[in-house]
Amino acid sequence: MEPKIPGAPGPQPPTVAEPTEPRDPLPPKPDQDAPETVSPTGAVTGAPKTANSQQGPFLTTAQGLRLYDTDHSLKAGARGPTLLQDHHLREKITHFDHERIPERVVHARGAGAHGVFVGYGTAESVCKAGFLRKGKTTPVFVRFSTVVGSRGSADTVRDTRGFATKFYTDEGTFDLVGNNIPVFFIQDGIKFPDIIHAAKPHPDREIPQAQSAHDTFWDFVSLHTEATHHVLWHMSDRAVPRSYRTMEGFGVHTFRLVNDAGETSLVKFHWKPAQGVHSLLWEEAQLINGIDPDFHRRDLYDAIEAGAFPQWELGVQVFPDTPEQTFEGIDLLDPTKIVPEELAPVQPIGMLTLNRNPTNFFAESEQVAFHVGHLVPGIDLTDDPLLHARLFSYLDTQLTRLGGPNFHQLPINRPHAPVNDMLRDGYHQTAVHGGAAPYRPNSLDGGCPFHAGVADGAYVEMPQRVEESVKVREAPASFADHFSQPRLFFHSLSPVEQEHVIRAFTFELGKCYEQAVKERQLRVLARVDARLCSEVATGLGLPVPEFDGELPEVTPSPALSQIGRRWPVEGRVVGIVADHSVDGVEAARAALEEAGVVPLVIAPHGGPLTDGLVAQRTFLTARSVEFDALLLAAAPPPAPDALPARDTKAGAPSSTVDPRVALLVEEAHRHAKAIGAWGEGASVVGDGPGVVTGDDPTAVVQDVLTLLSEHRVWDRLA
Ligand code: HDE
Repeated sequence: MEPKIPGAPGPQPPTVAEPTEPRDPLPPKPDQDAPETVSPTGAVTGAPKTANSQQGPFLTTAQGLRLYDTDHSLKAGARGPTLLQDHHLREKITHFDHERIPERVVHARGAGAHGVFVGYGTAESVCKAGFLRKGKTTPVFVRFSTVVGSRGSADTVRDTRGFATKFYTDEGTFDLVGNNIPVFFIQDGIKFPDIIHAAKPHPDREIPQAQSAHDTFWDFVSLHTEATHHVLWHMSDRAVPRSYRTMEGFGVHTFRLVNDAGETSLVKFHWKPAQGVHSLLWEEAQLINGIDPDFHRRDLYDAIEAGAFPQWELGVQVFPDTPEQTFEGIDLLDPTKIVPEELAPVQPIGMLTLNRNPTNFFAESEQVAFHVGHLVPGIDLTDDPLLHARLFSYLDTQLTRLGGPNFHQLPINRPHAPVNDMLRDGYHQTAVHGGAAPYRPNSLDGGCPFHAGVADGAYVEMPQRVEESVKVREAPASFADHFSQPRLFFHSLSPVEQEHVIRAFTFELGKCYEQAVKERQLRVLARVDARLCSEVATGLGLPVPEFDGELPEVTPSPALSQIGRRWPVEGRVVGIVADHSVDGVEAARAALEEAGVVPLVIAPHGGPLTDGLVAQRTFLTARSVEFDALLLAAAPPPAPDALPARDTKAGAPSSTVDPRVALLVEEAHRHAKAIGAWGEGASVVGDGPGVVTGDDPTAVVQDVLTLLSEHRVWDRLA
């Protein structure tokens, strides 16, 4: 269709060909309703329902003016200067100039998804929150993140991951802003700027990006021994998750729950992934950062698009709300401590399912604003000094990041409960508030809005006794033990997981330049475990520090190890190498799909291999780290575009197999992944634990799936 200026006198503008026929834009995915603003008479006013921001087939300005050309600026002649009067040019460039907002000061890199939470009703004896009632379904938005890296950094760096959930409940929004590690580096929030300054890149060079392997981080944590427990987790496999889908989540702090009778309990929140708790190997994580820096973001998006909806069960450890607020000698207000699950089991209270990707990354994942102070009746706080600093920080940071106090009106942040506040005006105000008296009490607006009572669902803070005391800046004596829980964690890991911790310390400290920092950290490790300390010292080539104190007896907590269980394989990814020989590929694909696994065919070239079989990866685009297991239906000879194999003498390929396929197999072996093969493929996979060959592709696939349910072939790493 050609643009026309109906009835315009004079010459028509030049027409610009469109690649397709104009049609209306795609409809937006369903989104939340606008905030309701209730007038004194009870009428609902305020912003309209979430508008479709793109309407009609024609390009317009922001004011809705139709445009006939957006590719040429208005000039004095085709080769002349651009005219200041070009209002479309100025609007387009000005808006572009202001497209970016400040990234989050921490957790800048992340990805989110929509979903639902269904309560089991099992929490009713301890919590009156409506969203936990049996069968109650509540919409949620979850954002996962790394902590240290900037918005464009890579996904699989060694870091703690954020796991923040916004529950849009009928009683107001509840945010559970947790991490994938159950403890934190510091016991008092006043030190948060210090730990973050230490972990972020060096201020002079702005390097390294998204890494803890540098002097300032290790300087800080070696000087703050309360960080030791979190550092142990940070050096463990937990800090390199296989996927956001395979991470546990933790509320970290102890919260106070209130039931219908007004009785209180102390709890710690846990998210347990139905997919299992799995991690990458450090070498895989490093390779992925180059090969696919969006690995976790892509994995989450693809799984949801494919219908493999990830799930987490929400659970609580429940403790009596005693005046001491301790359990088995553990201070529940100390965020550097866990309570082992063997002492207080995690009791399931509901299920989270992520089932819808965002329509627009910026509008949803970037603009979502979490806050630990977003609470609902039934969920109250404790006096954890880390939590109290957070209660200030989250609201404060949104003022800068989202440009003012009205960020709760952004579609992703709008409560699903009716809003009738007396907050007015300010930058980016989109509500049109009615009434003349936004204050209380008033008589001009009929007294509205009114206070609610407990029976109306009002949030009432639990009256808590505050001990008679003096103002001090000090930590309680019960926060003083910094070493027994790191030791408990290390001793709860399997030998292969302990080995990973040792190597991670050796890698990270090996990247430091300051000798004094490395030596100080070794002195810290000596107080955790003698073998850990001596093996790291040996790796660094430094003397083992002397420690003549007593190391505490600890009872290992098997729940802290990620190894030794079988998990569902749904949503995992398996590569199948094929070429002209496609025997058994269809059967293998069908068997994998039947199990909910994603099969990706890898071939010498893209496009169809046979009538029905299309390659999703080529030898050029595939790398082993993308796959959880590998199958080979063929032993393809070197393709013309293959670089010579590494052990090739000039001009004479040493291998009959394409070197990129040889590398796939070698890495799958090294990274302890299950390998299966049939036909010609069986000749190139070698043997050993976790290598399955046979004539029947379906039987090979079944054996590989059994191995995959343990995540890796751990025997190969023993
Ligand atoms: Fe945060 N944290 N934090 N944090 N945090 C932020 O808020 C802060 C802490 C966590 O996907 C910021 O909106 C302080 C613990 C997550 O949008 C900021 C302290 C835990 C996210 C902030 C902590 C977290 C944040 C930056 C110590 C686990 C990402 C942007 C007192 C229980 C949320 C923002 C998202 C984000 C402050 C410690 C989790 C600056 C002061 C402990 C998952 O407000």
